[in-house]
Amino acid sequence: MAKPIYVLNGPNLNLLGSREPEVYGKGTLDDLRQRCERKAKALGLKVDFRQSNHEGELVAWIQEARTDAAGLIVNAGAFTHTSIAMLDALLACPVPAVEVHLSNIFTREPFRHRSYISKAAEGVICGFGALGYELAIEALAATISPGKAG
Ligand code: CA2
Repeated sequence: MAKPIYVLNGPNLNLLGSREPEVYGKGTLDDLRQRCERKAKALGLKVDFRQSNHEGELVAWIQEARTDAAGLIVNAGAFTHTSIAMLDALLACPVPAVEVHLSNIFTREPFRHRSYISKAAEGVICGFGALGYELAIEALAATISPGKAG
């Protein structure tokens, strides 16, 4: 059985669809999960889509990905801007990781301009809403099995 791509979502992303649609879009986290599953299926891949409000749980999932995942997509939410623990876990994780943000963090408050985890990412996609997750799946597909995706 081929390993899935872990799609890890950080704090407050469970609230998607309930507030700030002008920043994060109208869709819910479940809509995002379904979109990722559809995109992965079209590329012959599987996703394991998760969300946690707890930094330690996200770190544990990144550690698990070392053996159980083919790749990682990480929207660390606000931990993006604070978490050396997630950076260290990602640096210790040999599978390719793409950092994703729904919003364009560089057009927002200055404290959102710095990401601790980018250093451990193959690439960063931000500002395209839910589409960014699909683009990240494509990027990982091309990295994991070149020839399967653009
Ligand atoms: O743009 C992104 O994806 C972020 O990672 C989202 C985080 C934010 O702290 C980052 O700077 C950028 C926040 C996620 C909170 O999502 C909510 C969604 C709806 C209602 C309230 C919060």
